[in-house]
Amino acid sequence: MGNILVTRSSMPSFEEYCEEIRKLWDSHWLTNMGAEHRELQRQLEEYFGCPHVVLYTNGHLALENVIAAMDFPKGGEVITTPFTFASTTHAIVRNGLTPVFCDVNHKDYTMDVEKIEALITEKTVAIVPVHVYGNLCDVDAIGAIAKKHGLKVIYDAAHAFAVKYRGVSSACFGDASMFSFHATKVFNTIEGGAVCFSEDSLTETLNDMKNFGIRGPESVVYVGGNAKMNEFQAAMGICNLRHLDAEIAKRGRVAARYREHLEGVPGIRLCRPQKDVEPNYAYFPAVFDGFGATRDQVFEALRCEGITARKYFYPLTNAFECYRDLPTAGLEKTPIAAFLADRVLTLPMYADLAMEDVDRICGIILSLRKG
Ligand code: T4K
Repeated sequence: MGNILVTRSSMPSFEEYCEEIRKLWDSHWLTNMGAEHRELQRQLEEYFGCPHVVLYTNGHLALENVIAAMDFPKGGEVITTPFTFASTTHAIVRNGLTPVFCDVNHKDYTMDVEKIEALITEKTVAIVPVHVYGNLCDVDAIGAIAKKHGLKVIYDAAHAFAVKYRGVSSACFGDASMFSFHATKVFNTIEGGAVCFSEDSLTETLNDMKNFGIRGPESVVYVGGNAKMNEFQAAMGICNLRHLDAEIAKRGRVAARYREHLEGVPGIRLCRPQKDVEPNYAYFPAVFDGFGATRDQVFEALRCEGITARKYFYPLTNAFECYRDLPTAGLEKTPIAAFLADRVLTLPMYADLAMEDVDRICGIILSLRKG
């Protein structure tokens, strides 16, 4: 049996991608907001039902730029969670802002909305919550808190492509949402990302930021950088978008098979489907607590059989060497996140994962049961 990794990129057929990029050989136009870029942007605005989508070469620069675009005063505090990929915290700090770590909840591992207000000070400028694993944050409560205190909300929606709440896309909440279209995501453009928002004036600022502030051949108005999505990336996105619904349906079947084996097993905790939320099955996290084996033992047992699960997200970002000495860091401030980081394992999840492989993975896990 071949090795199984935590995920595997969704790809169109070779022929379909070749057909899409054939135009590039005619035009010789490879980047700088060409026809493929414009077409993907249009399709995504329609798909999300969101007025504005600005495409990026990756999700991280999208997040870094949208935070910069808000023009917060240096030293401002941003409430966020440490149960995430390095990118979320780095994007805040690289903007000269201070991350203030809010704990997550036990239910879906997103920001615990009961703990936000106690962290607000006169320096707080924004909240950057994470729809971790594709689980949607409590957008209603976060929106109400932000409104009451005059704070901006920028969602790290890297995991939440195609997720909807009461029929509304995850792209439509807060002041802006950032998506990652990395190869490992439900929807990929090889590398890539986007910022989605409704405020008209943000479009120009983000475009300036991602393209050197160039407005025309003789006009540079802003000290921008370079974070443009190229035509090959956009072409991959156009192809992948055609197959997205089928890919998500397949992921749903994989998730259901995992649940058949693991739901209700003492010592294994799975996320419950969220009320009113249309999921994307981006990840399949399982928390091992009081099971026959620890998370690390389960990880090793799978690894010995050629199966690479991942400890997303261990270590927490507030335990990183580069952050642990910050006055706002400290695992004692986020005990639930610390508990999860030591016990969670994200099991292999991708559209073409065979049911027999899910059975085998679960068989290995269940063989480690107590007694
Ligand atoms: N915010 C959040 C919450 C995020 O999770 C991320 C990214 C971001 C922001 C930033 O977005 P980007 O700037 O990345 O667009 C991976 C991804 O590189 C990263 O995008 C992702 N989060 C993170 C959760 O996972 P690694 O270091 O675990 O990737 P790697 O190379 O170990 O790949 C994991 C598995 O994916 C491999 O075992 C096999 C599979 N894979 C990987 C690649 C590179 C493929 O099937 N195809 C591929 O091309 O970070």
